[in-house]
Order: sequence, then C-alpha cells, then structure tokens
Amino acid sequence: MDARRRIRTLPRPLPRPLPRSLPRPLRGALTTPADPGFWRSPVRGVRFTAVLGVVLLAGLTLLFVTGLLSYAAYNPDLAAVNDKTPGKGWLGFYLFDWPTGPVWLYRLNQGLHVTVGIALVPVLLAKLWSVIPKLFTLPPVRSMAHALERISLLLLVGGALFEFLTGLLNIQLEYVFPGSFYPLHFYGGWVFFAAFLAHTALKLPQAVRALRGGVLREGVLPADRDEPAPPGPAPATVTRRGALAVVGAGSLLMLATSAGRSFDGPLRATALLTPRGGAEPGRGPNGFQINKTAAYAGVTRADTGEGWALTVSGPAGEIRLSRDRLLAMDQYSAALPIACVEGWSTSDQWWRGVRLRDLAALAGYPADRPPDVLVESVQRRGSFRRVALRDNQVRDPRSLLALRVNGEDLSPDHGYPARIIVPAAPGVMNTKWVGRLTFGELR
Ligand SMILES: Nc1nc2c(c(=O)[nH]1)N[C@H]1C(S)=C(S)[C@@H](COP(=O)(O)O)O[C@H]1N2
Ligand SMILES: [Mo]
Repeated sequence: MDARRRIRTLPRPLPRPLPRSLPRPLRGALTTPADPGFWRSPVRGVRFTAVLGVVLLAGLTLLFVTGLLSYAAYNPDLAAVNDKTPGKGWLGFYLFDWPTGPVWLYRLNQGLHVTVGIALVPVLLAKLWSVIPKLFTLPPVRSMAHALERISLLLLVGGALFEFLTGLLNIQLEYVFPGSFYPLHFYGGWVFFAAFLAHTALKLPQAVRALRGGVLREGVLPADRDEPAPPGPAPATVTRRGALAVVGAGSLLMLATSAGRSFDGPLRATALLTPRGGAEPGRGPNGFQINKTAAYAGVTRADTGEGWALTVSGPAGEIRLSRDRLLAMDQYSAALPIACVEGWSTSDQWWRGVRLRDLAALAGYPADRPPDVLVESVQRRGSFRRVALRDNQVRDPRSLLALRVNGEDLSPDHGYPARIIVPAAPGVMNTKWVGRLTFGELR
C-alpha cells in the first residue's frame, strides 16, 4: 500500500459515537434518521452499493436503449395516428425507419425491455435501500455543488421509481393510462437517463475503486467520505455476500416467473406473475394469446359477417373486396410472431392471405414500389384501431392481410374476417378486423 493511500484510509473520528453501555432500545430512541448512528445494518457499505450500481448501470442502459428502439418501431414520424407522444420535439432526433427483419426483432427488443425491467426490481430496491441514510444527511445542502448533486439525485431516484411504476402498471393493469402511458414513460425515461448519466460520471470512479480495492476486508476503513457503511453497526445476521445472493435470487425469481410469456406452450405456463402468462386461451390453430377480444373491442357479427367488405383506395379509385374475392386472389403464407409492447409474444404462427404489395397494386401503385398505407379497423372506439405502415413494410412480401392462421380461418378474436400481419413490427401494427386500406405517401 503506498503512502497516499494509507493516509486516505486512516481512521476518521466517528460522528457522534453512541454510548455503548446503553441498552439497545434506548440507543435507538436517542437517534434520528439524520444521525449516522440511526442506520445500523452492517450490510451497507460502498462495495455493496457499487456491486448493485454496476448491475444497474448495465441493466438500466439496456432498458433505455430498448425503450427508445421500441418507440422508433411505432413509426411515430409517419402519421399522427402512430405518434403516441405528440410534442416530443427534438427528443425524437434518433428516429429511423424500423426494418422488417429479422422477424423476431421487436419480439426480442420488447421481451428484453419488459423482462429485464421486471428482473431488475429487486436490484433497484436493494440499491436504494443501501444508500437511504444519505437521504437524511444534515445539513441538507452543504454547497452549491452539493445542491446540484442532490437535485440530480432527486431526478435519478424519482425518475427510476416513476419509470418502473408506469411500466409495471402498464403491463399489469392494462390501459390504466387512457392514451397517456406513452408520453409519461417516454419523457420520464429521458429525465431519468440524463440524471443517470450525470450520476454515473460522478460515481463510477468510486464504484470502480470499491470493486477493485479491498474495502470489504476486515479492518480496512472506508476510503471515501460518502461511504454508506454505518459507524455503529449492529451485529451481523447476514454477510454482504449473502445479502447480494438474496437480491440475486429475488431477481432470478422475477425472471423465472415472467420470461415464459415470450414463448408458447408449457413455457408460458411458468409466467405466473404477469398477464399473458399462464394457459393459452383455448386449443387448436387459433389457440394463442389474444390481446383484446372482439367483444372487448365492441366488434360484432354485424360488423364482420356477410355484409363485410374491405375498401382499398388509391389513385385507381375505391375498390370493395368481399372475403371471397380476397380468397380468390393469390394467397401467400408467412411464419410471423405477434409481439406486444407489453413484452409478451407468441412464437411464429403460420399466417395466410393476400400480400399488402398486391393490394397496393390494385390501388394503382407498382407492386415493387408501393407507398405507405393507412389501415383502419371496423372497430369504432379504442386507440389501436388505426395504424400507418411505412412503404418498407408494405413492400415486404411477408406483410399480409391475413385471412387464415395455422390452416384455419381467423377466429373472431384474432381479427376475422381479415387482419394485418407485418414482420418485426410491434403487435399494435397488426390491426384486427380491417375495414379500409388507404394507400399513398403519408409524409
Ligand atoms: N382493431 C384492433 N386491432 C388490434 C388491437 C386493437 O385494440 N384493435 N390491438 C393490437 C395489439 S396492441 C396487439 S398486441 C395485437 C394482438 O393480437 P392478438 O390479439 O391476435 O394476439 O393486436 C393488435 N391489433
Ligand atoms: Mo399490444
């Protein structure tokens, strides 16, 4: 150990040492949360915090990136009907044309976003617990720099809790935010991440030192003023390593009880904690997850029965196509998943129907250079009954107006008489009970 380091780790006088002779209940009564002696868990310490911090650094960065990608996948720049955060301004600077392959792209992105988010809950809570004494330190503000640091911490902690809460509420109690989940989660994400970057820049050196150096070793005193270890620790009931193992086991439990809803069959049954886990709805070709049933969406037999026809419009005018006429056109098959923003997905289903590019050709466009399309459902209310698809999505030969799935007609709940299915796109683009396709450049 060199001389400088030795000096830095010299014992400091402890703040207000507690009279050891007092009985325990009294020792507690004499202190307030602002008093370092109040916090007695021997598990708290810079290294414990640093280990959790590094896990969060990787995990929350992944959540931020997959979150931004998920938003890009909505084609928000294409049309107002797609833009779930109107007024995002320059925060949308990074938007790009979401590709149509590989077909599992959105499934992977959103599975990671939601499942990793759920699994990080115990880590986030443990990290906040490990530094909670600092919330109460007095004086609350020591200097201008300290004031700025505390404000950034407020945004950091508040932002993290806000993002986890809105995300979890959205997947657990679907649609508690009438149309407003997206802006809340999007803006919250940016606020949180800005504070997170500032915090990481400030604390990473300290975390690295803590992880490299032996601050956990017996008899070595903390090198940093910010050391969250208690000056008067209670007797240990668990080692720091043991406490980390408990947090890790909690994360694994969250993972094991939610990851299954990104798969079909027996694996889905393991997802006990989240919607779209558990049993598949029914058996047979249409026995895969349903987001909203026809009844929930207010779509009736009268809307989708004999009288139904698809309206296709473009430069060639307006064409009405019955289901029989659609079935008489060239039929194509594609194996594609449904992957919802809420993180659940199905494995590939075999969809069969008419290619969107062929419908664009009917509307008067060259089939190899089709334009964008506005898709509208016969559904009368609800925010997901219209969506705009970009030209690259219309052009992909796997993008279908599906009439059948897995060898059978679509069930009413999966969108009979016709639904959209597009490779690599969020589930919300796969409009069910389609009534109208309007082809044309949208931007
Ligand atoms: N008309 C209509 N289509 C819709 C929706 C809707 O609410 N209305 N929900 C979308 C969403 S969010 C998803 S994830 C998929 C789910 O398809 P599924 O119910 O067949 O699994 O349908 C999409 N198509
Ligand atoms: Mo969805």
